[in-house]
Amino acid sequence: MKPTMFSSLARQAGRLWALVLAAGLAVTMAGIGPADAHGEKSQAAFLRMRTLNWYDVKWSKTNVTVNEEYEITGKLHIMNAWPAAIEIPAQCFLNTGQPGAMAARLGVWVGGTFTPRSMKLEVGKTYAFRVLLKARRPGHWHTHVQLSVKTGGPIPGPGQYIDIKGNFSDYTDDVKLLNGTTVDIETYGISKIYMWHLFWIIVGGWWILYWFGKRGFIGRFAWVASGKAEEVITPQERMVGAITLVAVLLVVIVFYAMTVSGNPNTIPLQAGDFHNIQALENEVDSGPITLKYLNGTYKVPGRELVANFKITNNGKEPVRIGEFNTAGLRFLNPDVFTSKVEYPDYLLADRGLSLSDNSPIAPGETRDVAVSVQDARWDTERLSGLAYDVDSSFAGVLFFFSPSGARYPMEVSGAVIPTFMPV
Ligand SMILES: [Cu+2]
Repeated sequence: MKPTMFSSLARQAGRLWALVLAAGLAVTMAGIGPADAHGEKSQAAFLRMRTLNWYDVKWSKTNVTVNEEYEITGKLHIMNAWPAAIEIPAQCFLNTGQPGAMAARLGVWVGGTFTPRSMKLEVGKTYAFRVLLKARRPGHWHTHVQLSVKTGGPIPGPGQYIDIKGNFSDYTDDVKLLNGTTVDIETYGISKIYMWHLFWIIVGGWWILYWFGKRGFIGRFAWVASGKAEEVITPQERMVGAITLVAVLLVVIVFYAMTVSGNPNTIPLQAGDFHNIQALENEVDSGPITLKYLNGTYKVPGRELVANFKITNNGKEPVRIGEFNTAGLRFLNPDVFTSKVEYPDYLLADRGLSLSDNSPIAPGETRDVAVSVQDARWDTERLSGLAYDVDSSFAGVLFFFSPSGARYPMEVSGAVIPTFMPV
């Protein structure tokens, strides 16, 4: 069939449309600015409350200069309330959640073990962690510690702003190799990396342009799919394809062999999981307290969780509830925390916890206590979403304190009934 004026016009319009789409995509990609969001808020309330409980989290410094080291330390409790929707952390990885490579991670330790790779953590246990960082790119960066769980994704802990001063060009990252020499991995082999990227971009660009000039990929695909391969593929095109294939393979084989002979002693990237990570003793659920959750409500308009517990003190000292910690948020009882607490403000409700009876629970006493956790941060951190979950449940860790300074963290969780009317 001879091409009519209409079909040739349609082809021109199709080409123009493809060009506009490609240009549009390129422009939007160029327009992406640096992300400055708290990604943790976008995760469901039940996920953040019921998977991990981060506490005693400290950032050793918040003002550093380029090349300065700082660390994030704390404790990580793997909640018994772990939801069925997420796979348990049998394979997980402790990392930082930060806007790009603004710091180098020099090392990470969980339970005292150096864990640069994945590890197995157990539900119900509590682990100490430490992440050692080195300031790289100047700026004002929100930095979290986070645990990436296989199939579950990253679960961030509390975040803190780190201010990095100085010049990016001063940054170095010296690493001692097994052969005794030291290299700066910030710049090691960088010119080769640029050269190879540029080389393959040119080759790839030429390949795409060549076929665009031959009716494009989709047009040709349609011809081949409708059984007209012999009509559309010319002998010259077959020759170009074959030569390109051989040339690409040759380049890869020859330069790979040259690189290997230039670096005879290499070890592969290390893989495999760490097991038997040591958990902390005398942390969550180890104190002389027994606790039974009775029932609770969550008032959506009042941003208030009220949880009723039957609490028995089996210890020798009276105890008081001083804090409720969930999803990185800390709700404090101002009667117990009388001095200022160092913690990121957006996560600290320093008057957020109150009790139906604030007097200490005496040794041997069993008491019904209503714990009210009220603060606007339920909303700003989007934990009020628990009211809309298929199983409206809360979870977290309650901290009990004795006069001698002992602290007993206890995991609590349970279903709550949401109230939507102002009361
Ligand atoms: Cu953040």
